[in-house]
Amino acid sequence: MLTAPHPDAPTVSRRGALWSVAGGSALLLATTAGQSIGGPLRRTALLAPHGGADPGSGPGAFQVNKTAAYAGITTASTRENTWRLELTGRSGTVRLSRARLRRLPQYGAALPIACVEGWSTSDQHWRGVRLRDLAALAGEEEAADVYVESLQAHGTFRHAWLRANQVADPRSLLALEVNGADLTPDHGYPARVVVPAAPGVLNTKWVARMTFGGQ
Ligand SMILES: Nc1nc2c(c(=O)[nH]1)N[C@H]1C(S)=C(S)[C@@H](COP(=O)(O)O)O[C@H]1N2
Ligand SMILES: [Mo]
Repeated sequence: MLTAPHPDAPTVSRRGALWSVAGGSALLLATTAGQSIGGPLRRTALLAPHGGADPGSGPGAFQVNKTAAYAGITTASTRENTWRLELTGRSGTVRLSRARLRRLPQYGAALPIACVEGWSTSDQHWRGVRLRDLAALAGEEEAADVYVESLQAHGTFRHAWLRANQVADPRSLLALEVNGADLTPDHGYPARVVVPAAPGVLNTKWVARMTFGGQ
């Protein structure tokens, strides 16, 4: 039976219902105020981006989802002389240093980070190597999917699949820099993926390995 037996006997009075709606908006106002004001109120910013960095000033100054420390990324594993990008494709596996990546053609792309947790940044200015150029280096002549893995050992965001059309997009980068400076550790140094029109979770940070066309 879909109709209430006593439709004229609501469990919440109209006055009570209005109060709870008002309470809801007051709470929402308080949380967004915390987000935009900062300072002591910042603790109440329940819905704000988290992970540490306040979007303040400087090149890396935009929200961080998970920090390098949280993800267990050590400076030893990201040093120029130890870190390598491992690329696997039709022609086997190649390992590229960051210096080598820098000598490949560099491209820029202005793209935001849009997190499904409910925040997004304005456009950030990324610079690095095109994913499609990396696919070609790995021997892929046709568009191919790619499986991207991070140095991060645990957690659901340590890996992601990108579709062939995302790899082929000229704005899709393995970024080495953002806003005119090297990536900061929290934003994915030594290298991270950025792709247009995709949720932030696909923008893998601290990339270690890319496998084209399958795992
Ligand atoms: N390795 C790794 N990459 C990651 C994540 C992560 O936790 N680990 N978080 C993802 C999510 S959910 C988002 S929204 C973006 C956030 O990027 P930012 O922290 O540079 O703003 O990174 C993505 N890349
Ligand atoms: Mo996210």
